[in-house]
Amino acid sequence: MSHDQAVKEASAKHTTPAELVGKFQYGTAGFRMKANILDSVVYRVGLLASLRSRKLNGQTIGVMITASHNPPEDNGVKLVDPMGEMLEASWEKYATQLANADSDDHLVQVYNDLVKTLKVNLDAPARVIFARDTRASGSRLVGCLNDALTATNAEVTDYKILTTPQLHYLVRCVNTKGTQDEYGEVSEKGYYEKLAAAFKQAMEHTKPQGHLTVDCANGVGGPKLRELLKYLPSPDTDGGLDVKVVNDDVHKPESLNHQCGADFVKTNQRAPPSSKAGPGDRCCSLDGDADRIVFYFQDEKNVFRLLDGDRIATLAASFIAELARQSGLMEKLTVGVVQTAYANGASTTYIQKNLGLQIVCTPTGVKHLHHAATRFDVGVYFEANGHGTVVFSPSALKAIHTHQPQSPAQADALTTLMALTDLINQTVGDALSDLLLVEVILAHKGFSCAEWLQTYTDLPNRLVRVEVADRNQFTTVEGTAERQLATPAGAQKDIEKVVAKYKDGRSFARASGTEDAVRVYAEASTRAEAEDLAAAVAQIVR
Ligand code: NG1
Ligand code: ZN
Repeated sequence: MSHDQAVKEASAKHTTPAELVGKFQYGTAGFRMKANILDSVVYRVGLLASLRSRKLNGQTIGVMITASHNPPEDNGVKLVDPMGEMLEASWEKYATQLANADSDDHLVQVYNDLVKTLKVNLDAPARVIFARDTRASGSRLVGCLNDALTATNAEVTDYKILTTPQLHYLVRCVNTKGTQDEYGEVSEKGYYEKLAAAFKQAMEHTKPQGHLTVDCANGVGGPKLRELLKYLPSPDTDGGLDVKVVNDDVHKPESLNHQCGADFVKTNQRAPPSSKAGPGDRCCSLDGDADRIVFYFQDEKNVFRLLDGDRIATLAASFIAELARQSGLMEKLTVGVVQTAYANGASTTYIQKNLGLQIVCTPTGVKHLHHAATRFDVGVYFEANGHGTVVFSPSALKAIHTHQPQSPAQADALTTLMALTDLINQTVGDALSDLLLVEVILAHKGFSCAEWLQTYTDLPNRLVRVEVADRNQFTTVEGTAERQLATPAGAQKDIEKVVAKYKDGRSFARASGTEDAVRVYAEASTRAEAEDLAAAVAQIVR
């Protein structure tokens, strides 16, 4: 059977509901929607995975089937590029084109057009690895994906159930195997071993205080965390972590992300209702595919306190800068932090004034942050929602690994810094890796959650979602990281006039990339003023 024929015949098994044609769009999170309408989309993403691998001369591409923090009935699919990064932005439109083809014949035509325009050599090998989260629809969607990979003669490895960052890790490992930049052993076990060895090294002279309760959103993070714990020192030994795993039921699909998980905690600004933690107890929540994490605790007055992505970023940046200084590497390593406009202004001031580090502000969306972070020697980035990581440039890694410490104190700091380069997942935000990172830092600093929170005081802020007739009317000025509106005409001037009336006032409006709405963010010196300012700006955009 010819290639075209195989693609067409398999496509016939996965038809697109006519009313959906033209509506699919590959966005920040790939494709994400109700699982029952995803079959054809996953099939077509499989076709693109093969094309991308062939275009890159047989480098391995990853496909992850997950809908992260979305409800259990949703699912999604996204591609992972060879170094474990998200799919190159210029290819997102090809995914969209394939998904929206309105018949099997049309699909074959779009596919062949891509082969031609992208100059893909169909004789090159295609290599694809894939995994899924714990959703009930996952195995059916894997079937759709496999049909595409079979039709296009790809070499495949099914890694079954994994967290999203584990798949990113594996993709990078496969593609760097046998090279100078070998990232790790190409197996799930290799992932745990790498993290565990790095954790042990980083905790050599210290131990964690108290215990940590981890809410796993009833998703894939639960079983994977339990697995990881088997590789870590036990709580009774030095450096051992005392972890209580909760919300790790993956056998009741309807419980996924329900009243628990990082998104629930961040959005509702409260602990999962099932939480039994007492005052001061250190808690954290993962999201449904374990690429986000937020920490929290109840203070002595039983008030819920969130330690979100901004807090993880400041904690990590301060620790890494400290280690760079202590090891005598400060001149060789520029540590920078990447934030979005939603980062609390107090965190920005703290990073610049107290830590003396550089900051870059990018548009919303992890791909922008990640990209900007790679321009620093050590780039720390986290979205407020808890997705983030730290990336070390090749020259930073070289400096760290070749540095000759001049004293035992320098040697200790250097060892810890070296351990962090392995502990931190360099490919993408990883809740399990970030969890260990935070535990290492808190142990080294001897910080409780309350002390972590005290490093600076957040400015009161308010985020509101405003329904508008057409969000596409709201565009931002290039280069302002979405902090200034270009259109509608006059809106930005009006916003600035209102903002000027508030002490420490800051506000901006932008169209959401994931919902049909405009988001208004406001900060001011008091809670009431922040609310007031947000309402006034919402009135302008409405
Ligand atoms: P949008 O809808 O574009 O504001 C939201 C989050 C982002 C990011 C994406 C993708 C806010 C204000 N925005 O983007 O941080 O996580 O979803 O999930 O939280
Ligand atoms: Zn996620």
